[in-house]
Amino acid sequence: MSHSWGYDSSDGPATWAEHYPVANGPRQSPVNIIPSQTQFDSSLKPLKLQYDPSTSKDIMNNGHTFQVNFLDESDSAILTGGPVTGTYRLKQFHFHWGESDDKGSEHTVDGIKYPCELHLVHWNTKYPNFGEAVNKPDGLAVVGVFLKIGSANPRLQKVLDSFDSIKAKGQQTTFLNFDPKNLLPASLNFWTYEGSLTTPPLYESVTWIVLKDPISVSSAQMAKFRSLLFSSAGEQPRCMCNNYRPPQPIKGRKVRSNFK
Ligand code: B30
Ligand code: ZN
Repeated sequence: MSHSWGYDSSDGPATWAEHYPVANGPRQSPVNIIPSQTQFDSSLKPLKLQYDPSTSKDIMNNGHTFQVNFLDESDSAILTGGPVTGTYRLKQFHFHWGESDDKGSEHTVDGIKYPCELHLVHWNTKYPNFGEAVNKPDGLAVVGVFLKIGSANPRLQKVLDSFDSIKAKGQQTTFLNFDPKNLLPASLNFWTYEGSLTTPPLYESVTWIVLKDPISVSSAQMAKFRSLLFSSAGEQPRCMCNNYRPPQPIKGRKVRSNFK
């Protein structure tokens, strides 16, 4: 896969509207979440995430992040409940992060940036596959999880240990029996709103479910994320960091929560 977009000043978020006019659309992501302006909704169901670890497949550097891909031929890793109707299957998870610990998340809370944000990407099984779902208004549900600096997180170790094999763009290695549940905080309290992919093609197809509670990561573990490369093997090395889009206009959208 090749991308004409990136995170440099020449091809970064401020330029994406040139090729992807929906960048200025009505339901773009991420957003700044202002808790005092969100609305508790008692009709939201508990969020259910049921992941069979045997569905993890591989981990790859795609030149803008690294992602772990899942087998999605059956309902063995699924999201139900919360704000959505029906069943959404896990396709992949990936992260966004900064060059330093003071920035890197895409969503912000009262303007506060976390150093990293995890995205678990699920597609609505009312469509035949991910490719059909990705541009539909109810096609995707992405769970966002903030990472905050604290103690080293042993549950990230398997991911970090794979980085030697996926340093450069286009590299990929098997990644078997990984349970993404290990990357979730104890509480599944969430904010939810209607938004978009945060990278081109920026389709307005995502029901965002942003968990309130962060998971921990150490500063040394964050440094390992930044040792990955945007560049391919043999190219001038460019460190993979600042691969986040800043908050976009809320344009009258409601952010709801399942907690008070
Ligand atoms: S996010 O969670 O909003 N950051 C995609 C999925 C989730 C998000 C952003 C994008 C996505 O599926 N994009 C289209 C498919 N991509 C993804 C990929 O595998 O690597 C292909 C592409 O862009 O052309 Cu790069
Ligand atoms: Zn993402």
